[in-house]
Amino acid sequence: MTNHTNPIIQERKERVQWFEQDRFGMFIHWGLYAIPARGEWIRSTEKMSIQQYQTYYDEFNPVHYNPREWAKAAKEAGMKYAVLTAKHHDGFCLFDSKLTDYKSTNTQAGRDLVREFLEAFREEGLKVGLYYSLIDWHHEDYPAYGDRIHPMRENEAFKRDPNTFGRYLDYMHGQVRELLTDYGKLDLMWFDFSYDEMTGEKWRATELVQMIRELQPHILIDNRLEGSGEQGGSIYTANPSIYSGDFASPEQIIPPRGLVNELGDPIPWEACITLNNNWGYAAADRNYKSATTIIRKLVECVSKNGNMLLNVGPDAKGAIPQESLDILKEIGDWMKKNGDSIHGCRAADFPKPEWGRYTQKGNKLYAHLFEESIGPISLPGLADKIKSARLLADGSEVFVGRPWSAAEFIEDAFISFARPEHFTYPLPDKR
Ligand code: FHN
Repeated sequence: MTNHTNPIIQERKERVQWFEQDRFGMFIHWGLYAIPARGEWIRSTEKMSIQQYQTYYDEFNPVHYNPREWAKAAKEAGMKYAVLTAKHHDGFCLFDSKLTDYKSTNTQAGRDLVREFLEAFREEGLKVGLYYSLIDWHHEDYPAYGDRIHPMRENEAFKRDPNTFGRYLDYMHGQVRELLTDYGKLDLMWFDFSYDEMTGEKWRATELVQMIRELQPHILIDNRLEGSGEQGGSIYTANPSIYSGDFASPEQIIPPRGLVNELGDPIPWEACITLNNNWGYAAADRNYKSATTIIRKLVECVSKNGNMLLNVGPDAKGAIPQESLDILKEIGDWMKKNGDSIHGCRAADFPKPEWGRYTQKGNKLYAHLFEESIGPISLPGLADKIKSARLLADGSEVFVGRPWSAAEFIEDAFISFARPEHFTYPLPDKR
């Protein structure tokens, strides 16, 4: 049952239509932390002082930065949108903000990296979004300021003079205004992250979202202004707050099939996934996931009405690591043949089969076989509803279960094998 009376839910349904079609995007974590190359939390985890971290600011000069190459790699991989960190927790701005000197245009690079990213990805036909960190370890009015880094919850300074935090919020809101005013049409704002008492109105989230909706009413917002950003926040309730977000962003947690709100309405959601074990560039982290693993997770997301935002962490020179490019290329090869079973698809109207997963688009059912089937592939409860089946990769006829009969419900069942070259299945005797 869909609650048409709640305007927030209704407006969300309108806004997310492209998001639920595109299904697959590129996440890009990039900034000063690419120089130490030990991940984006390095300043905190190694308790670097502002002076120690300043070394990286002074050095930063990504001479190989060519976002058009990034955009082509994303497009070739079958990705339809991309989200770049405009500012991560270290407070360094990859854009020419008038509200701070701590920005890429003041480094040796002298470039507005965000502007170049947006222009390049738009030219390749992808939708564009920006990640913006609510947390800021550099800003003097953010309580972590000074030589030691404390998450808000531990920092005594914040408890002493919470009023200074109000000045930080003015800065934060001001930068969001800059991004939504000076950089053209954005499709998505990706805020990160709320925790403990730092959620909702502690960020002045109502005021922030009202401003965002005035400047770019179509734009999607994630749900990390509220709750923990995993499964938290009022997006799952029948009465979501104005800042509950347009989609849920559980981190590397694939929620149960058909993540729904209290009304039983599917919630738009997006799993963000790293290729190795780090968001920011980590030179020593060679623990890359295989293309097969990523493809299976992408199928799982779509089979549960979700999206995947797959992360790359470019290095200090501005290049996406070759290992990442190789995986994206392999994913793209699969997507070129099987992308119809991802783009525009949703959870199927049928229960998950034991050998893999379904995705569905209109009256086409896509069967993704993850396990080799012994004997004819069975589609429990479906065999008599399917009119015809084809291998998506090459259009060849597939005999599944019993002989096909005309189906009043599904005219053509296209079969997409997640990794056809890995499967050999005995064809039943020809009729
Ligand atoms: O702390 C960040 C982390 O660095 C990264 O940006 C991820 C991406 O989802 N979000 C936060 C951790 O949840």
